[in-house]
Amino acid sequence: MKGVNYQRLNNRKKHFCNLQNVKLTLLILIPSLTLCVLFLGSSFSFNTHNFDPLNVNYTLINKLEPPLSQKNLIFIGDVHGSYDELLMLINKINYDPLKDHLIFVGDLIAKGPKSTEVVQLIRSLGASCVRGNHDDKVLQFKNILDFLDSQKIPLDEFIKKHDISKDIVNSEHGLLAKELDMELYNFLLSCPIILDIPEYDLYVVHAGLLPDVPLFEQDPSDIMTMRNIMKNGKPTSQKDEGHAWSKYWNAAQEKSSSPKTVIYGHDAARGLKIKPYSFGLDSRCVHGGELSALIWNDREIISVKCKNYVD
Ligand SMILES: [Mn+2]
Repeated sequence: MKGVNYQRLNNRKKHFCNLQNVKLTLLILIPSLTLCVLFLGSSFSFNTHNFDPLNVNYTLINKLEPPLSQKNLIFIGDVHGSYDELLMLINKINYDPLKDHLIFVGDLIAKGPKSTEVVQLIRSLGASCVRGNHDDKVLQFKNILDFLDSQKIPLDEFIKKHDISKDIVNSEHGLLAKELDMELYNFLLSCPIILDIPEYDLYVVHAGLLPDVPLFEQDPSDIMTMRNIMKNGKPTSQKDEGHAWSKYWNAAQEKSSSPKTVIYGHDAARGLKIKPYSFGLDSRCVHGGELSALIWNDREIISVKCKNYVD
């Protein structure tokens, strides 16, 4: 009887050992399989369902460093496709590619007549830039068109699914997106939201910055659109709510031990706006105003008259 019992015990032990092996194998297999499925699933869905073509890539901050930052820096306001005026301005400032470096405050395109020519010229001059709200709209549209093209999805189907107005296809930004070739698209895409120039404690943005929020925590869309800061401390693109963001920025820098100056555009209504720690360069060129350049070393403004392309 004992022998039988022992045998049973041994069998049970064997059985137990086998069970442990199976459990161990499962313990290793299940997580690995789950990981595999998750990985395959995510790479699959990235190409199809989860990919959000409405979210175009951006670089939040780029640094302008030597030797470029040691050149004579010249900042230029919102061009908005005013190609002829840009050529005139480049001529008027006696631009010398060996000595000068041009930096654009965004909104290179839209509204004016020759957007693609402007991007082509700025790219060929090796200039720096930041992204404006109009540049961003066109980049988003181009991103959608390329995505649909690569996935063979008809535009109509996409518009329906995402509840986008059909007008956008034939909007100015939609048409510009179709005009942009990959080279120009990639150039516009490379313009960061913030250009940091440590050499002079300068930030270049299209619209504005909040004085009390670290750069990495600020919303790129606000940086490209803000005009004012409201009573609750939030930024707004509205002209009649709160006060100019630059007012708060300057007040904060005056108290700071390491003040920073912002060079920006976007606010055509306020026009050329020079304060100790902020330089607003949108002088309404595309509305028949002027296109302005700021020669940083001399703090000198040079402008040319523009045709009215919009009103
Ligand atoms: Mn703008």
